[in-house]
Amino acid sequence: MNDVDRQSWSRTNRPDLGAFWMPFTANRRFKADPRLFVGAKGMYYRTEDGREVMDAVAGLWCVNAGHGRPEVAEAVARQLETMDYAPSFQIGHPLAFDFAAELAGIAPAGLDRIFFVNSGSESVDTALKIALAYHKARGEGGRTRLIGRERGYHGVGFGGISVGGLVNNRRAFTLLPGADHIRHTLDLERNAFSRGLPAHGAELADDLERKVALHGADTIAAVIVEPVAGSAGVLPPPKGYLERLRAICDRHGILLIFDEVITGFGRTGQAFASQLFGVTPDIMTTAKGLTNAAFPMGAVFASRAVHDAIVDGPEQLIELFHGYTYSGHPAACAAGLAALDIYRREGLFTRAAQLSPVWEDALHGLKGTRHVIDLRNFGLMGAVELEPRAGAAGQRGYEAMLKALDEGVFLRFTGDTLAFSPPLIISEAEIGRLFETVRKVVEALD
Ligand code: PXG
Repeated sequence: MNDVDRQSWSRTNRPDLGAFWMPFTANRRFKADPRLFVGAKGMYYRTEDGREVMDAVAGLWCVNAGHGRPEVAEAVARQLETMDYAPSFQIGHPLAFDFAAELAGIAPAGLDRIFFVNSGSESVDTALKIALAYHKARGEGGRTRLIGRERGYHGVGFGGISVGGLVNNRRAFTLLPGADHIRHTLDLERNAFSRGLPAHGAELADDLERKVALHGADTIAAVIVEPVAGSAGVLPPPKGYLERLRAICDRHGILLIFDEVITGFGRTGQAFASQLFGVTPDIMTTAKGLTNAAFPMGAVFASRAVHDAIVDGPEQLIELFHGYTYSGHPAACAAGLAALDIYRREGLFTRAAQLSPVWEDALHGLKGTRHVIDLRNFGLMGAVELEPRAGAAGQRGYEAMLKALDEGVFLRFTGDTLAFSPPLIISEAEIGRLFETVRKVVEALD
């Protein structure tokens, strides 16, 4: 099939859909009634039947500067022509060093040592391995336990699902021994319909103290949390919670890892959520917005202390036996540098903070709408939680997604929670239109 054929790929002219085993999808249900996007520009996708659909989730929380940015496409094309690939094992190429230096310049205080990977899942597994290597290098090899949080999503590697807290992602698989979880922070009884950070629940961070009491601090390597949990349905941290977690980690020599795969690159109103909250982790994972999603890439940011403890010893020896064929891929670095340029030039890192009051008012305007039992927002993230239909949990969420698509809006659902995280270029008028459509869609649900 050539490019022209592919563009005219239509309902009447499609190949067998069976070969593509789709990720995180009910394959048979989807293939019985497939929905396809064939083009994307700015805030909108184009469907195969030629309709425009507003992208209310920035792809999968990743196309932060909007779709089809020519600067990124051109940078990737130029790099592929100049040098399509070069390894980063024992030899280098300029763009990986340039990109890392640029990222160090926007990183949270001190997190200026950057390890390149290819996805959020690899970012998480790399961060967990760095945490273990750090303790080992310092003579505390007994610290092997990794602590996550219920409802956390940290990708699908074995490390990520072990610290992750979503049961469906875990139950079919073998997990790392010793992983444990602190409690999640969702509390509808005390915090439903909070605007921004919920008032109650800072004390939930003390759950980490209980893990210390149970296991012994000298067995715990790291705790990993999303500063604002995304996939579980946008759970902003209770006021004071992250500060408390940081203090407990400091008290016990436990590394704090922030998973900023979603919150990074402007989603919350600063380049990184940790900057907005004023809480700096020891390690930070990123991916998604790193390249505006035009090329798969992730980056782990480590503090000098973490890096220097590992990058030590005889100079001729490899310090960390870890890395990927495509770590620092030249075209990914080119995409990342171009994306960073756009973010800076267009002020996109802080745009979520400017738009946040409009976003918050529009979202919370849905209070009182049929089925709605909670509304949550932070930066340019939002969630509408629907009451599950009796005996059919998740069904309302799925139907809302389908109806919204018919009404020209692409949103995410997880169970009965609808999630929103549009490209940071969204206009105020589009925010208004988005939530009017959501109201209409939700009111029409049984
Ligand atoms: N950490 C976090 C916090 C994530 O949200 C990952 C790690 C893994 O990234 P990769 O690139 O390996 O997928 C993620 C991914 C959704 C959704 O709709 C969220 C993600 C991926 C797909 C769908 O909630 N987040």
